[in-house]
Amino acid sequence: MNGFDALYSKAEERIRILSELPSTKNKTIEKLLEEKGVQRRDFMKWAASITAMLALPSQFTPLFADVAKLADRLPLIWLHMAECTGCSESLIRSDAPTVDSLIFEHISLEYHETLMAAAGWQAEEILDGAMHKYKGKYILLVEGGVPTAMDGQYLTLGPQAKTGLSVVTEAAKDAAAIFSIGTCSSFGGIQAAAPNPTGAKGVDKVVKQPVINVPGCPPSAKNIVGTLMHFLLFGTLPALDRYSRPKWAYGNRIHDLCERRGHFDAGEFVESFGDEGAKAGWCLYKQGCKGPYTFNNCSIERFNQHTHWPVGAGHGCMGCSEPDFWDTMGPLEQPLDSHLVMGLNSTVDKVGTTLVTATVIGIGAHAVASLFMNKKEG
Ligand code: FSX
Ligand code: SF4
Ligand code: F3S
Repeated sequence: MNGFDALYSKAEERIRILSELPSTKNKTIEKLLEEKGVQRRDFMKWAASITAMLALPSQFTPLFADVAKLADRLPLIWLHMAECTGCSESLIRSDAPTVDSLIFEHISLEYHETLMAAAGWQAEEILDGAMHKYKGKYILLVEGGVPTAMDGQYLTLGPQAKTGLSVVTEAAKDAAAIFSIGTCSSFGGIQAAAPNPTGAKGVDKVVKQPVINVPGCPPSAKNIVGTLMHFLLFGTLPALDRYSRPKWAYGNRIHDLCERRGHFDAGEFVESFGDEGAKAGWCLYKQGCKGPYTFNNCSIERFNQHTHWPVGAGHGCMGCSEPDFWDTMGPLEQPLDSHLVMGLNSTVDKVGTTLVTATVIGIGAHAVASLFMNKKEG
């Protein structure tokens, strides 16, 4: 398997350890799938798709199938901070159950405010109980930015009016791993847009422990479940990029995997929504597509049961998986100001005259993205 042998053995060992832990469900995943009309063949296809998405050899497919069955051994606490719950919706809302949503149902979800029946004191007790019972073993998923101004008083939770800031820092202390689900918990999100009155921040800015960011407003179900499956099977963190995003999901630029890219290179742009170019599926750059500056796998993994994605549906990418996109990528339906992108707009106007120009744009877009990110870092 060319260097994957050690990883394979590690995964087998992990499956052995997980299988010795007690099940938290009274129903196996096989039973759940059967009840929802999902065939074993579809389940194996799902395992193969996770394997491919994580860029692993096909020999890992049966291991992902096995570990998914053991997902009920993984205690999971999901906290909501300042957000719209679109991240949870991305995972659980579909007109028919997907294998991703069923796996999530099978996971030992100890606490999730919008899914559980409990409220008030009872909910608070469940959270405290889960943190105590599974100390050092639970996965903490956080959705939403953390307001930090006025000691976090802009967001309070439960009957004791604890601040979100105190709840998340407390829960982080004894977590086995922490995942920020969505752009809000990864980078602050819309709450953190200037002038950010609540002092909203990403989780990694308020806790001391390492955090994996799974941004997107919202992220796709595949990126959420893939991140969980990776941790479940290997018990370690995946390779991360400069913004702590898993490289397997955020390693490629939207622009480089876009089905409209040929039109960009040919200088064929939608000039206004609904025009002939729009009907023909031409490039949305002039309608404000931020695909050249955004890293995500949306065109491959897609949303809504993997049927579609923003650019496929006819709107430009808004850069929703990048830090501070509300401030830096706007206006959302116009190209970035030319002073920000080193003349890319004027270069785009010249595209189509020669293919050589198109190549220059390809390089230009790359330079722009680098410049853009350096600007953010500075
Ligand atoms: Fe944020 Fe998630 Fe955007 Fe909403 O809650 S990433 S506002 S889709 O849902 O956190
Ligand atoms: Fe696709 Fe947007 Fe790039 Fe055009 S600018 S090719 S629509 S990602
Ligand atoms: Fe977001 Fe752009 Fe994908 S807007 S969902 S990163 S296409």
